Amino acid sequence: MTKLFTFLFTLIGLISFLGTSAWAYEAIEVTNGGTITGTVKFAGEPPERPMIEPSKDKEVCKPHPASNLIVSKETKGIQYAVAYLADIQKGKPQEKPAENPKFDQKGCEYLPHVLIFPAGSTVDILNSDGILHNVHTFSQANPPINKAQPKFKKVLQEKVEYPEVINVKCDVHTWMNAYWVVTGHPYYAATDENGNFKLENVPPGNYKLGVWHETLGTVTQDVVVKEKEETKVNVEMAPK
Ligand SMILES: [Cu+2]
Repeated sequence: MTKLFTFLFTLIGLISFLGTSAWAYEAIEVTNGGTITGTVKFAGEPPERPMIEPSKDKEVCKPHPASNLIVSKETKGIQYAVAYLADIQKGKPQEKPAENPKFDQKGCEYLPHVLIFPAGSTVDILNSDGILHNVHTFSQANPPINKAQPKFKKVLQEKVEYPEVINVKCDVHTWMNAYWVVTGHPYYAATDENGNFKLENVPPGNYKLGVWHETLGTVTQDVVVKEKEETKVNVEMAPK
C-alpha cells in the first residue's frame, strides 16, 4: 500500500511538473530548427530590494536582499524567470552535461540562484564559505535531501533522477533560497538580468511557451516556430 502511495505521489509530481509531459518526449535529429528569443518583463514599477544584514556568521555572510524578485530598473526585465516549451513532444536530444552542474554556497548565497539541468544529472554542491551549511530540498518526484555540509566538506554530490522544480534552502541561514529546475527535455532557459532568454534549434511548429517565476507564478502564450527563422516573443508578468 505504501509503495502504491509512493508511486502515485511520484506520478502526480511528474504530471504537475510545470504542466509538461516530460516522459513522452522523443529525441530526434533536428536539422531545420528555428530559434525563439524572448524578453520577460515586469508589468509595473520595479520593486525595491532593500538589503538585510545577516543575523549570524557575519564574518562570512553578505547582506541579502529582502526579495528574490529581481527587476531591471532600466529595462523592467525580470531575472531568473524560466522559459520553456510546455507541450513539446519531440526535438533535439537532451545532452548530458560534460561536467556536473555546480551549485555553490558563497557569502551565504546560492550560486546560481536558479540552476537548470537534465534529469539524471549529479549536482556538485560546493561549500566555498568554509562554514556549516545545510542542504535541504523540497521535492516531490525526487527523494528530499536534508544534509549538513560542515566546513571541511567541500563537495556534496547528489544525483537527481526526475524532472521537477525543487526549492533548495539552508536551515542554518534561513534566507538562503534557490531553485533547481530538473528538465525532461532541453528547451529550457533562465532569463538574464534584462529578462532575455533564447531557445535554439526548435523543430518548426506551434507550441505553448511557459514562463515560470518563483514569486510571480506561471504564464503561457502561443508561439509559432518556422524553419530556420527567429521568432521574437514578449512576455509580461504581473505582480500577484
Ligand atoms: Cu547556510
